Amino acid sequence: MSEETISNMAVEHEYGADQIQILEGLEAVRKRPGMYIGTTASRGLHHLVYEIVDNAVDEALAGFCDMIDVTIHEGNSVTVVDNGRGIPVGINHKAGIPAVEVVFTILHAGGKFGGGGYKVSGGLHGVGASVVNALSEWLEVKICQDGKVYQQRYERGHVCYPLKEIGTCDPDKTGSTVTFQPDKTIFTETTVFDFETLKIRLREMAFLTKGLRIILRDERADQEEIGSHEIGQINELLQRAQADREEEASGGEAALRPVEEKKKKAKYAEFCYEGGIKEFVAYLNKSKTSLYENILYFEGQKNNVYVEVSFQHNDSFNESVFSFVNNINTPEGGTHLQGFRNSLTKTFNDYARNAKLLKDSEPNLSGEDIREGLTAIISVKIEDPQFEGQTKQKLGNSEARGAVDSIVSEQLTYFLELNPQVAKSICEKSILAQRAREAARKARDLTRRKTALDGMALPGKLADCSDKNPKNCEIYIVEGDSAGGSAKTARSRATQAILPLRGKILNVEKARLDRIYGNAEIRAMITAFGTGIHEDFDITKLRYDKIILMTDADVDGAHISTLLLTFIYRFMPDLIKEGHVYLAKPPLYKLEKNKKIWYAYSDEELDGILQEVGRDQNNKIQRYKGLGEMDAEQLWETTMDPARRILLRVKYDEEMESELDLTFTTLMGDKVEPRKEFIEENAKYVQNLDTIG
Ligand code: TTJ
Repeated sequence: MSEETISNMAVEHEYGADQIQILEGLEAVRKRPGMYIGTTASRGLHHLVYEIVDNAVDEALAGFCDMIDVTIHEGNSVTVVDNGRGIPVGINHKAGIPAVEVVFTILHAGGKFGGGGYKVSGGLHGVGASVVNALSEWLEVKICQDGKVYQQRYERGHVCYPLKEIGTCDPDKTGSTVTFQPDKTIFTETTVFDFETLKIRLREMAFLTKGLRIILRDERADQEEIGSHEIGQINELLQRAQADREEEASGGEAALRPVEEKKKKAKYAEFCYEGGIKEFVAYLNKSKTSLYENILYFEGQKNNVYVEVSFQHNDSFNESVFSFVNNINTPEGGTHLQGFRNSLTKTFNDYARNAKLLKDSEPNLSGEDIREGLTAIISVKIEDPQFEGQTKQKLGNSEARGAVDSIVSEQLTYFLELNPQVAKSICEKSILAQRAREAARKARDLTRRKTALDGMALPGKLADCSDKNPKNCEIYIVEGDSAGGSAKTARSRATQAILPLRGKILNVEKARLDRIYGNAEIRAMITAFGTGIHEDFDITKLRYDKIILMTDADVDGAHISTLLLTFIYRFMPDLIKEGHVYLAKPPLYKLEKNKKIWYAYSDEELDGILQEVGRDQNNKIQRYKGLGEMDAEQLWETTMDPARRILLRVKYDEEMESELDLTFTTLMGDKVEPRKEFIEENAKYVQNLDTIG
């Protein structure tokens, strides 16, 4: 044997040994994918894309890439292309294989192996491209670098062949292309990507990385979507309800449009925001009336924390503040959010005192007062983010608190001095909020003492259940006194409570706290649920495991449901997050034939039944317009009997909170134009949400 062969063998041997170790690593990912991507349901599937995109975003943050192109192919493989420097192809000395292979085959390999450049975006808790590779049937990477094109392919994490040169390219052209096919044996629930879901997250990515162009394409042929029977994404529920309303208001013409036309789905989206998070704030506020023209934007670096903050007030009463760490949403906030809140409270109180907008005799404005109607984005980039809390979504690094606080305090103080009109309008709104809060507190204390919000005295209209274990109990919120009456007769007394509400409930998007507290229907719900609201909210006090909204299966009923959902979302969002909120599904038709009865919950279902029993003259078909048309027995059989009813559990993706906020404010707020646009844009997507089982 020549020496060369021996050394080759040695290398091969070593390479093989490394491979075994590497594969063990990736095998662990395949064995327990949940540990690495949280879930193998739809959400985990979409995370694969975000993880690959995150790598390209890192290259953009390093200043070497300004375009990322994502394509969903037929069969649900996905390609991500960037125009960065290209993943390094040189041999990594520690591992003895090309760096690109390390990136895709060694667990936890980030910037450390990748050849310098620190990784800031977090992806799947920062675990990287190798996890995506491990969970893909196959993955191919192509790199353009120094006039050459390199390629490697993996199958379920296994290297198919060593990195090879497959051609040449323009030496000025550099970049990475990754295509992967999610593994059906891992993602058993679904391997179908949702264009809208990817679009929302990629738009957010683009907002958070100013100047970066992100493109999303969908090459798949249109497919019939299968609606979920158990879960209703709030966005879609709201959009659908509102679209139906507008349709009816416009004389029902929209309903005459061919279904095909409505089902046409978007295939292309492109995002690029030179203004970054400043444009994010503009986007979130577009359907609101802003309090002043400026969108404030502050930027700086301190304690190794890069800070960007942008905000603008609107005339609503809600706080819409979203925080991010390394481009990842932190729904539970953390130190960066604390720093922001501190600086805002301190700076505005100082200003208001100095400018004599707040008299010496008056108390300080609270943080809440200043944040009434505030839309804000806080985005920090930090090298080693520590996440805390139950869901590991809360930033813990204390240096982030100080960094955000000092950067915002300094630049905001300066801004207020230069823009006294803006300062004045914010202070005045805050002072009004302070007074309303004081009035609300009095109203609440009063009700606490009289009818008691603390759960002692329940609302008079509530027909409570007898079982005292909340786990067994459910409450039906029923539209109208007459349906409420049937429900009370129909119910199973031990476990089902009924709370009838009269007519339309207050739109909390348009009302201040004092008015909301003054509303009898809302007070009744707060009292019945038992949890309290906002910071007083305590889920352990929840008196029912299921809160079921039961409204007519018509346009008005859907509207009442959305008003109720808006209230719950704004005041007790955890009820939805924890899966306690449901929509009841009354039937649309009753069919009688030869003394047998069928109920149909949709037109399609009625069709199916007719196919089965035959379309005879003597079929008796009754169309239910409202709950009131059913007697107690029918209501029980169709809508309330746990063994036979259909419930739709309401849920939302926490990752998409800012988008959900926008949906609520657009649909429930009072600007007409953005709502129309929104509905027209979304009408084609909401059609498919089949709430019926
Ligand atoms: C690392 O530092 C040296 C120059 O190249 C840097 C790098 O890794 N750049 C890079 C990685 N650009 N693009 C990627 C990348 C792109 C995709 C689509 C997927 C992955 C895993 C990495």
